[in-house]
Amino acid sequence: MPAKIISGREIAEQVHAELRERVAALNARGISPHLVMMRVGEDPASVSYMKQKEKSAAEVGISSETLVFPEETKEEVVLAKIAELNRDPNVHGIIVQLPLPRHIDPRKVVEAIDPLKDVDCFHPLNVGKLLLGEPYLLPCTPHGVWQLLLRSGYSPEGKHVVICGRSNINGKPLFAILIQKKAGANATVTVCHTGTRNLPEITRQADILIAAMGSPRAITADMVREGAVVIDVGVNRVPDPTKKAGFRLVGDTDFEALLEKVEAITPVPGGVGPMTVAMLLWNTVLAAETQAATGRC
Ligand code: L34
Repeated sequence: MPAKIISGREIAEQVHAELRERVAALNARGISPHLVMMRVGEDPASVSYMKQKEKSAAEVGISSETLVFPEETKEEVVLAKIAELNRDPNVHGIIVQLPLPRHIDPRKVVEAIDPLKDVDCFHPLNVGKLLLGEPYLLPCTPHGVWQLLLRSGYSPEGKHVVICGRSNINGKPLFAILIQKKAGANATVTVCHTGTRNLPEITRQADILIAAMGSPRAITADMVREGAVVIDVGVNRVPDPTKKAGFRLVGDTDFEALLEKVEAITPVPGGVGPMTVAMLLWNTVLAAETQAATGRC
């Protein structure tokens, strides 16, 4: 039987509907959640992702603004803008879209953001809180993966989850989320990376396999167990002359081949991508609620 396709678009819509209610409750208290997004330069993928974020924010009633700086903007200018936004009580969430031009240090930028307003959850303080098992916000893509699993009926509880990829924004925080001692988490997690030997032997042991290494179609059918659940975090642009844009998006799995073998799988596009956006809005609402309640994270 062909696999069930887990629709990130549909699940993101569910999340949006829940967030609309929380935004309405904030509005009733005179608070309107506001997200500021910054980009330096015109990386085409970043432009596209940020449009998606603006559109979805408007759908749930979050006001957002995107500040675009020219490619050659100096690091100090970006840091000064962040400092100004940190002080502005009407701004609840701040993100700086990555990648940044080479002359800007992403670590300095991330560390300049007030942890209370760090809706990407990239600041070391927020990453540390997550690892200690007392998170404030959760990082958007890993949180999106978790919500996809929970809301499609594949709780990671007690399962063997194999993550391929150890990046600071995907693999590592996903590991921290799924090993939490709490309902809906409690998974046994193996993290594979470029130093892993016998990768297929390990991926075949996964009840839930998460592909987050950024290599187009790298997970092939021989690497998955029959009946596994597969979440594809990859968004790779590959050249395709038949498309108007000249490229198409593919994930980190050989999707069509896996369909014949697995229990369920997420598509690209329409899988994890829309969930990343939904979780950014989730964090913006939570940040606004937290700032209204205590002013502390
Ligand atoms: N600071 N930088 C910061 N925060 C982030 O959370 C991101 N990321 C990643 C890149 N840099 C970042 C994103 O926003 C990746 N990412 C992202 C966001 C949205 C989508 C994909 C990646 C998305 O909406 N994907 C759609 C297709 C979009 C398209 O056609 O270009 C999908 O259906 O997968």
